[in-house]
Amino acid sequence: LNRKIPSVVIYGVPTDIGCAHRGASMGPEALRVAGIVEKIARRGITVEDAGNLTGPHNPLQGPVDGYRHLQEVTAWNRAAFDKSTEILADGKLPIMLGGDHCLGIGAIAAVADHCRAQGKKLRVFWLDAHADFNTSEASPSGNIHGMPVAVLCGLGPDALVNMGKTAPALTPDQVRQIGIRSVDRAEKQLVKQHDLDIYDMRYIDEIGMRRVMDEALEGIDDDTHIHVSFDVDMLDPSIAPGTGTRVPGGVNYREAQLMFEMLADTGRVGSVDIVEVNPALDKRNATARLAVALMESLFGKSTLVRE
Ligand code: Z70
Ligand code: MN
Ligand code: MN
Ligand code: MN
Repeated sequence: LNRKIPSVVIYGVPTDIGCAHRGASMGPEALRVAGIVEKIARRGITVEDAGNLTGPHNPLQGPVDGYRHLQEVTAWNRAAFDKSTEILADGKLPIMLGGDHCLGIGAIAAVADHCRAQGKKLRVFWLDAHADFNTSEASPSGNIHGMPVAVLCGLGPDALVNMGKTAPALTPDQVRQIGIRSVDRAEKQLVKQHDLDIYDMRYIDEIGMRRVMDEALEGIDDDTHIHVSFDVDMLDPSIAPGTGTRVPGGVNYREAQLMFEMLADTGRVGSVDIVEVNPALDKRNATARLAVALMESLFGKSTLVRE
């Protein structure tokens, strides 16, 4: 394994359209201020910053038929889908800077289409405190950032489910969820019904992050494209306070570093999302800075001293 990393293209999607609270729209700039472009480039990788996408403003309305801002969410995801599709077609590695996690729908639908066209296997690492597997019936909030995994697996409104060329974009067996500790009651039934592979905090505590990652990476080979969808609320709020839905008992610094180093070791990471950074809730940009440090690990920076 361990191949050369392709050129990276970073783009921002400055919206909080899928959440209840404002502020994730400032995530892309916070990540740039934390040095995401320069620090990945320092790894010897060619990095281009393609700037930000544009889309509808946040009308701050309540849910309609179980979805908040469905039309606007669709527009933003279509833009992300198009941008990721373009970057992948150029043979490059897209890093989407969210924005909230509803944007995983467009970004990952593009990756799924790309993998199908290339005859590659796809595995999605969904790093999050939440399973994001709600449907409109199951969701307590109507917030679409709580629904992207379900949508990608075919459960949700047509406009989102049919984002890419093939629907559903994913089957549940392609997904590995790590760091999970907040799943709604009806959502829990859904994840069981669809047999999602969830490495929750209890399991991480019991067997340790090294074995969790060994299990989650099992079966990755030269023909596998790894997509990393990183919701920063996976991290413990004590080290990552700048996010809209803080859940205590999260992944610590060393566990997170090991996760990203082990993903890097595969040499198979082909696309990345960093979502739910909310600078309005952060302390001196700590959350963006930590996310950038973890991207350095993901792109090959190692804490190994002894071979
Ligand atoms: C809850 C819901 C969620 C992120 C919150 C929360 C979902 N399960 N996801 N913050 N990133 O409203 O569906
Ligand atoms: Mn949010
Ligand atoms: Mn999420
Ligand atoms: Mn989350």
